[in-house]
Amino acid sequence: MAENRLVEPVLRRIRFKRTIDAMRRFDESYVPGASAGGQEFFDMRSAMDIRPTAGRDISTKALRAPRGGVPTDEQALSSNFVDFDEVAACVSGLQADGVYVFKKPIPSEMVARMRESALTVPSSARGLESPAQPYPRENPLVGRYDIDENSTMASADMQDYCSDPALALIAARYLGQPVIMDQTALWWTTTKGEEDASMNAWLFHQDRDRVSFLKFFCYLTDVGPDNGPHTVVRGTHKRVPKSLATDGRKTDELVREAGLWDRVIELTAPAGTFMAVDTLGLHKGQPPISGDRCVLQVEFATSLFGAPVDYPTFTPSDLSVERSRSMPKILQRWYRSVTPA
Ligand SMILES: O=C(O)CCC(=O)C(=O)O
Repeated sequence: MAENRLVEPVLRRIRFKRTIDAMRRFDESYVPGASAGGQEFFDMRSAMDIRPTAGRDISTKALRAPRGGVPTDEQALSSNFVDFDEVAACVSGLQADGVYVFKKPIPSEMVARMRESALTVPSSARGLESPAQPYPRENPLVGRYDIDENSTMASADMQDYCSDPALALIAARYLGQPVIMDQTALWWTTTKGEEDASMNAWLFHQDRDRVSFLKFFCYLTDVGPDNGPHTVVRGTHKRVPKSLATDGRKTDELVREAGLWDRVIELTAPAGTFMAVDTLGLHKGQPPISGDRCVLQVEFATSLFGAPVDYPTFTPSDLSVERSRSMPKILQRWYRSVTPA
């Protein structure tokens, strides 16, 4: 044990350096369709034990010619969701607290269409081997149902949200580097499966999806205190006590013992509310006590290095085609669905 305490910090430093080299090699040789996982991913996760922002430092050091893009102000002004004036406010909010809730929710007709799509497309019951089927809202069997990216993108409204230029601009400004829309997720959480708290992300954790990334969550159902609100520990995107710094799930007890309970924020809000969250900070979902909750998430990262990459196939809306062509670097994962102009 004592030996580990001495050796681990040294190993983490070695993995930090190795991750910079591996990331540089990946980005220099990357072609669309490529993926990265395995050992680089392990090294990266371990290096991020040093401090939450270690990944950002790796990204800055590794990327000589970033593969992502930065939307112009004019592109960001065309957002269907974000008022341009909020871009700067969101970046400052993230810097200070690690979380920012946008002032104006997504229009209710649009949210209703998105929710309907999330009820219609196939979903996978987390922890069961059963074939994907539409979320069984009346009789859920497990705590979480995940919808894959191809099915998420069946909704033109979700395509719109996930390719939003203002969200991409916020991510690029906050991360300080050009970005790629690297992942989307759509899921339902239910009152079942409290025993699967770890698998359902109902215990505090820090994301280490890639080295440098930012997530935007949107509620597609009303989320009150009983519906499993997304929950964050304000400020832990910058610093976490040593007792919580390692990769993996952390109990409420540990967060309390670290003296952080007064910084815990439960994000209750009506359907259509969306928020930027730096999930390098401690966060979790909560198991719903009643009803259920549907969340759509989009992530922007500085590189596709470090974890497997999906290249979704779907029928693009006219807006998606236009955006893919005007922001080809940011939306490069869509290349199988949108042919270049
Ligand atoms: O469901 C939530 O609110 C959080 C989910 C999460 O943190 C995760 O999937 O890693």
